[in-house]
Amino acid sequence: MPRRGMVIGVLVGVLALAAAGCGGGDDNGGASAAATTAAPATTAAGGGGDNELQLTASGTAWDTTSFDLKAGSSYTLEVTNQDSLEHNFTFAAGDANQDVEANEDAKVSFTAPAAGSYPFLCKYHPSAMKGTITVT
Ligand SMILES: [Cu+2]
Repeated sequence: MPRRGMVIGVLVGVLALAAAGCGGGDDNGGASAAATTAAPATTAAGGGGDNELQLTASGTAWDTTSFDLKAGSSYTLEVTNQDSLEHNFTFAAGDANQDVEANEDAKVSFTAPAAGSYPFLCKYHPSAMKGTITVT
């Protein structure tokens, strides 16, 4: 198999070059260390897959009152309850209804419905803890 042999040869060559680069780069070692510090990517609404969302309850209020979702995409929302009383995340259009005990976290997964504007709320404090989910 001549092709496989060639591929391995190329890989060995690349490894050799990388090793040489590491050994000889003492002068700019600091620069290459700094280059490896990459900022983590924040995922908002994307295409397929499972998209992570965050929502925090504090002082009987949500820290976020609007979400933008993509119709048909799956989402996992992590609700953090920083209060000493129970809260709840209800998003009826997505069939989500999740209680969150005092000072605990809970995750709830749902699929974004058809495009439109939908309410979400805490069913225990519906007038104080509500927001809008916009699906496009
Ligand atoms: Cu609540």
